[in-house]
Amino acid sequence: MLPGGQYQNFPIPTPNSGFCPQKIVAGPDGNLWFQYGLSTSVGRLSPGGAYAEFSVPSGLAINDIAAGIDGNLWVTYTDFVDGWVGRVTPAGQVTEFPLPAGSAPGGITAGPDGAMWFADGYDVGRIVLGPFLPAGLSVDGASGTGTSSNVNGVLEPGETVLVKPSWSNISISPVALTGAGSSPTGPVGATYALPDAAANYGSIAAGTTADCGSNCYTFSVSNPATRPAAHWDAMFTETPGTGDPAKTWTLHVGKSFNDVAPGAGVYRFVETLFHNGVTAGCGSGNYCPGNATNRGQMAVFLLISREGLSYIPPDATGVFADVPVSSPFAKWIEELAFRGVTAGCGGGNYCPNNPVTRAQMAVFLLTTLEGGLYSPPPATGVFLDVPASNPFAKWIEELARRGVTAGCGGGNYCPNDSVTRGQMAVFLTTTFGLRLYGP
Ligand SMILES: [Ca+2]
Ligand SMILES: [Ca+2]
Repeated sequence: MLPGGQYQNFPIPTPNSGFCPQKIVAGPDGNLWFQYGLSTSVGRLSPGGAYAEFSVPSGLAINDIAAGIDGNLWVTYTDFVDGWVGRVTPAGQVTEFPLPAGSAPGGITAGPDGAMWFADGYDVGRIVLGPFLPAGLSVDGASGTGTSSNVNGVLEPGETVLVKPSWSNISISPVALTGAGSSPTGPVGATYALPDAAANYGSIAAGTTADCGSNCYTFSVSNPATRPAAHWDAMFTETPGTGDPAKTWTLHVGKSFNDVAPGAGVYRFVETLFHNGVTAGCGSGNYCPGNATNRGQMAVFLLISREGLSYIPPDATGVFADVPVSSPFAKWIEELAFRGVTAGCGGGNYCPNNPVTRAQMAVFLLTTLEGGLYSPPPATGVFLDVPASNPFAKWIEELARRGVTAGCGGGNYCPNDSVTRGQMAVFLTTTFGLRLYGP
């Protein structure tokens, strides 16, 4: 049911289990997760309808599922002789924890102490999580011993860069952390290495996050004549010395577009948009940063930024007179209208081919992020060319308050200018908090 009381139906494809979903929980990853009755499968459904299913290796039936504060899902299961608790990462990797003989684990929940508690026959069991969770990643943000790079916050082909992960201690005591790097890899056609494969975080206080300070990793990638992939990600594995699960860090390799050089002001934003699958560029290895963005394209950009790469809206039904159901943009535009982000351009039309103005962009961004009922505080008159009486003023000023834009220079915002694709990269990346590197 929606806030207005409207019912929507999401059929769940069940390719493997053939069983009915029973319990449903909100996952830490923003998806819905299901336990299936009499099955060893769990299901994952995105709010946009993308479905996947994962199985635990042992047992005959999963009894319960719950979200952990470690960002994973936890399940209990048995074969009616032995019992297990399983950890399922949002990507579907399963680790199982066998319980003592005769266990029959049932209901599971995250306790007030952050541990996972579960009913187990006449007993109660507890699994303490952590202590460490991967929290963040800085790549080429500083120079270090043995590095050779332009220190622009992005790994480019041919560079050896400082790689600085950070981890959170979710336990109630300080714990010392070291990390061991291994398996530098990436698509065939380039070489990858970890010249410095050891990190030391020192002691991390309870409930805090820290990076590896002065003892981090260095990573290098070669500069082949041909990129092994248009969207090129390298990676390496970091294994914490504490026994916490290893983390595979993904290292996007930049210089993706011929027409956006690593020194350009919008460079890191464009790379971030590309890495998140929001756009593939304009063809022939270019991004066309100076081109205008039209309202049809904008609908796709907004919703993928908000919902992620796998998002697909429901089929179009024909809401706007100038956007037939056959238009590839129709379902995206209609989803924006359904969410209250836009009512079109008047007269029952949406004007999909019109360029998006900077004023419209402010409303699009904030309502897509916050929902159709959102309204910013009243305007005070921040920009010379956007008086407080302008209906767009409060939206534009809220965008400035959030640090998304500082205007177009000289104290102005240029509300009637078209949004270029370069500017769009900055707007989307900043508004939706898109990451180039991180967990
Ligand atoms: Ca760099
Ligand atoms: Ca080191």
